[in-house]
Amino acid sequence: GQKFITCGEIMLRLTPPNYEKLRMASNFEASYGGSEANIALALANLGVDSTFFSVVPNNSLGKSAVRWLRSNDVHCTPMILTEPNETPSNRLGTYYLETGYGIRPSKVIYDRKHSAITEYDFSQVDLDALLEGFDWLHLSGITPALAPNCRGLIIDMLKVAKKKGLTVSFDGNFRSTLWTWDEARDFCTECLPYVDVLLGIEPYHLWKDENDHSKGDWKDGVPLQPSYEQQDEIFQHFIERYPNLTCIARHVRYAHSGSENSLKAFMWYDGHTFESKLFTFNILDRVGGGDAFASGLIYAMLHDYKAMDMINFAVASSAIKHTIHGDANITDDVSTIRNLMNMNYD
Ligand code: KDG
Repeated sequence: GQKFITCGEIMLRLTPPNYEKLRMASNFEASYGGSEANIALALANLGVDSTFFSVVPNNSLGKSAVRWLRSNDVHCTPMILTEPNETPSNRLGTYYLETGYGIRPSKVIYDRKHSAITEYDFSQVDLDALLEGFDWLHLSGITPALAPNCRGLIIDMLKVAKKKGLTVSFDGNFRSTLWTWDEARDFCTECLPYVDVLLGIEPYHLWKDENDHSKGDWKDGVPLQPSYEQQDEIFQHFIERYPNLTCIARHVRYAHSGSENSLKAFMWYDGHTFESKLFTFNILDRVGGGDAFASGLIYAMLHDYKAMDMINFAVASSAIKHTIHGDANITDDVSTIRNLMNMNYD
């Protein structure tokens, strides 16, 4: 089988039970999250040989995070466990999630500044050796938003991965609480020449015209979705500019009344635009939906699914995640997603 590796921050997630608001909580459920870790976990649960690289403190919190990954069959051999002299604050990033209910949206509070990964000197890491033997590298726009050392690590990993011939997927994953859109856009644009599969960022908003003016529609400094009619033009523009891009995919969630939502996705692949089925479901925990979409797409590509099956598997994977507690798409096996993907909703 093919070997997958990803790198990012894993955090302790603290959630009040039973949809309670943070201000009311007297208990927190502890779990672990982080976009790239979620993907490593989802793929391992589907039977892919999956590895997660990160930096965590060598204390009970860091070790528990590693144990959670290992208990889900994620390989953590390259994991760096740091002592206080290596990363002065030596802490595990934490985030608080107030789970939304129906019309009440979820709320996230990060407590992740100066976490171990943001203070580690990555020049000590031999990336060539780290990526040896892997077929696929996945990275996201969250890690480079954390600190300059992480930004350097991500761009270096991309370059080494390309040189070694790995397939590279990149999820833009814009987090407005970590950096500005301008910073995110410039960084993502720098990454594009090394990326095969682009996810989670609207290419339209990376697009600057000849006069260096950004395209795309904006509201309050955050990019808005382009119309469906614009998709083809957008994809064409990017494929011409970055011939290395073999797949661009984005998924869109439509909120209905209460907690009912629908998902569908658009994908540019092999010269064509594909539109997935529409999946409708009730939300139990929406965190990690985008990661489940990414892991579904990566799984389908690793297993040579046909284009329509790729995109439907990815959306079905995201839909089922919305019904599962926690950040990661912990499914029992591939048939869970395949059965859903083959159901007729339209
Ligand atoms: O995609 C889910 C992530 O948002 C969650 O796991 C936390 O990684 C996280 C982040 O930085 O927001």
